[in-house]
Amino acid sequence: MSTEKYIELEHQYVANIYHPLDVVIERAEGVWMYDVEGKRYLDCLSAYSAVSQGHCHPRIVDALVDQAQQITLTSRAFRNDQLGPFSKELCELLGYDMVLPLNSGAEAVEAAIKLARKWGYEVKGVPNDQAEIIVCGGNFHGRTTTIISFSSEPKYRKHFGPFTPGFKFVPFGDMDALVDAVTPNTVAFLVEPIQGENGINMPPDGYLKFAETLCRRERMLLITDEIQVGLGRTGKLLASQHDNVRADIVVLGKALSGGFYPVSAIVADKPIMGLFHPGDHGSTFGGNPLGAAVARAALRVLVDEKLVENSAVQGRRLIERLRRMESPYIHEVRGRGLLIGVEVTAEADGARRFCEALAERGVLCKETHGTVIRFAPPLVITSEQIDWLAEQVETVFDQIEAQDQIEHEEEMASTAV
Ligand code: IF1
Repeated sequence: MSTEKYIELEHQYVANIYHPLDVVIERAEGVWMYDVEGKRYLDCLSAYSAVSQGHCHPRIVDALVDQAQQITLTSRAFRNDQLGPFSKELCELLGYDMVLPLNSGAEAVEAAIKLARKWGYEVKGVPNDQAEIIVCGGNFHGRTTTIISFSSEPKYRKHFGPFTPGFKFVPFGDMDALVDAVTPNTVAFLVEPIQGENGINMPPDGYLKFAETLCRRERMLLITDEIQVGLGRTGKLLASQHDNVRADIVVLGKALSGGFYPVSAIVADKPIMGLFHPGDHGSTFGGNPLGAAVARAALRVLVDEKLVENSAVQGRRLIERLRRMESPYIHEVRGRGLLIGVEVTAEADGARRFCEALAERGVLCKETHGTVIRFAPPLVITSEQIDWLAEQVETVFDQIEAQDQIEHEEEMASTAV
């Protein structure tokens, strides 16, 4: 079938919840994706940082296929031979005592909220149903009704009420506001070390360390959402490590399975995770042997292929190349490791057309919040591929500037007549 035919099928049969680029991908390998017309693209989204190990990594494919021929799902009513080893390996990698395995990122965020509330009532002594969790404006933690209850984005909330109470907003990066928001009923502060969806927003230096210190002083839990920025994406194993911060609860997803299978988790030490008892939480697929086997392989690839280090090296290479561009259409180039955002100026008329022009040149990336082009390629990317990518970005900005200049001059000429 042609690209157009696939698009027609999606228009007819698929709920219209995205505005995707009109490319129909049929296969991928490493950093490269191939559409149904045979065109090759460099993947600069990695499925929103889920495919950090590169598409169809052979070691993870083998783990998936091998396990799929053994057993895929037991439910937690019975035990399996993958969950314990996966949990041990994840805890040893991150330096925590225990794991609660789930499936989607939002599920893991919801579990972190339940755990923090339970800790508030049973350890801190907050009166029942009075627990408060502080969140940041501009946050993105998923799409469930409780999570959008504390979204500051109107379009994520419109017509989805009534909303879950117990959340307080502070501006991201504002230390004074964070102090002022704390009450005796505050049980946690939930924060993304770098805000991904809101435009690759970096906090001020020392913000996360300040938050950690405040949480210790005020007896509240620090919950970091590392679903997008964790597992090497920013050039550290966890993004909070840039600030030498150790959260009480870390939320993981996406690259935890290398993009092969939905696997998410929260990790914490035993005094906190030990508050969960049989019946407190659950999930049909959470902790299933197929996901656990895939996640074990994904983590081994991350470590064995030194992808965290490569993310730091190639991220520096790319951000330096992008910052050398002298385009009037670039407002700011920001990010860490291989999570980079190019914010375009108001006169650039939005980021989408740059993404569309990049797709023409074989680079797939996605705009966020209308004005930021996100560059988040798989962490396996090489220096040569980074250099090629930077050349395409430079060419696209040059071409769009030149085209706009011609149109501007033609417009001036026509109005002058
Ligand atoms: C969409 C965004 C990215 C996340 C963080 C939790 C979740 C996500 C920091 C929930 C998920 C995805 C969801 C997807 C697009 C994408 C996204 F633009 F929506 F915000 F990456 F920036 N915490 N992010 O980034 O994890 O339940 O999806 O597994 O909803 O459009 P999930």
